[in-house]
Amino acid sequence: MIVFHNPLHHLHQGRQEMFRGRLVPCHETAQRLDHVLAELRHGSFELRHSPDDDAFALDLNAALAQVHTPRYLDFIEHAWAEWVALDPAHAELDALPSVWPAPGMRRDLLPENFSARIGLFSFDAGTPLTAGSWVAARAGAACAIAAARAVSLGEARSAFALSRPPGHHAGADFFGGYCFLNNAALAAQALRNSGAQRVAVLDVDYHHGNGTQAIFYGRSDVLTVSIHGDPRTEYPFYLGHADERGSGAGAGFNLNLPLPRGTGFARWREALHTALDAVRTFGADALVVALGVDTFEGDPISGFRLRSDDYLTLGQYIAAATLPTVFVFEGGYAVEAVGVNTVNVLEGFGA
Ligand code: Q9C
Ligand code: ZN
Repeated sequence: MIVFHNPLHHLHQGRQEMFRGRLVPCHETAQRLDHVLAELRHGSFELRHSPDDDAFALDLNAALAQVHTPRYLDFIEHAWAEWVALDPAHAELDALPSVWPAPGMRRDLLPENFSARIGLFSFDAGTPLTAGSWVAARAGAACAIAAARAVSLGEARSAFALSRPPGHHAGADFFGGYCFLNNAALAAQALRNSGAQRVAVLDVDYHHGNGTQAIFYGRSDVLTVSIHGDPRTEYPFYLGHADERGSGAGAGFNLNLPLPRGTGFARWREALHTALDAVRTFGADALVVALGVDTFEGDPISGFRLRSDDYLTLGQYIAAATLPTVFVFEGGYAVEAVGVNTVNVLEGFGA
C-alpha cells in the first residue's frame, strides 16, 4: 500500500478548544499523526510525501474548487493574516468563532467584520484556526488527491492519505469538528475525475461525516455511508440521523447507521456489514474510507468500545468489497493507541 503523508501537518497546532464554558487543550494534536507514521515504518508500506510541485499546485486549486466554494477558500487562505492585522497580540492566540448566523439570517452577504465572517464559515467553537492551518490543510488535501490518483492509475490497489487536520466535518463552505478541507470528498471527486463512474465513501469515524454527506447529498454518482454515534446524543448533533437518505437526484444515495453510545464490536460489525452491502448494491467502482479510529474503547472524547484487534477485522471486511480503495485519516484521540489501531486496519485490509 502506498502512503501519502503530510510533511506540513505540524504547522496546524491548535492551542485550545471551547468545551463546556472553558477553553481546554486541543484533542487533535500533531503527535497523533507522528504515532501513525512511526507504526507504518514497522510495516511494508511505501511512504511518499504529499506532492508540492507547481503543476500539482494549479491542479490542486482546481480540485479544491470542485468541493469547496470560492468565498470559503478565499477566507480560509487569508484568515490568519486578517486575524493578526486586527491586533498584533493575536499572533499568540488562535482564532475561534463565537457568533453564527441562525436560520433566517443572511448567509449570502459577506460581512466586513472578521468575527462575523469566521462565524459564517464555521459551525463550532472547537476548531481553532492557527497560523499554519491553511498550509497544513492544503498539503493534506494534496495527499488525499494524490492517493486517489495513484489508485486510479493502477499504481496500487489501495493507498492511504495520512494527514491532519482531518476533513469529514468540513462542508463546501464551512469548517468545524477540527476539519477545514474535506479530504475524503476531495479523494472521491478525484476518483470520479479519473474515470470511476460510481464512488462510495464509507465513513467509520465515531462522529457522523456531516460535511461529506452535505457535499454529495444531491448527487447519485457518489454514495455516502456513515456508521457513527447517534446524533441525538453525539457530536455533530444536527445531522447523521437514519432518515437522511439524500435529496433530488441524490435520493437514496446517502445511508446513515447511527449506533448508541457504548456500542461494542459485535454490534458495530453488523452495521459495517449493512454498510458494505449498500456499497455493493450501489455498484461502486471505487471506495474511499474516512478512517477515524475514535471508535476505540480508550478514546477520550467518544463512546464506542472497539479494541485494537477489532481494527484488523475491520480492514478484512473492507478488503472483501474487492474495490480500489483510498483510506483517508480522520479522528482518533487515544494518542498512544492511534498508530496501532490505524495500521491494524491497513494490515487487515492487506495490500
Ligand atoms: N470535548 C473528528 O473526529 N468536539 N472530529 C467534541 C469534545 C468535536 C471530532 C467535544 C469533536 C470533533 C474528525
Ligand atoms: Zn471523529
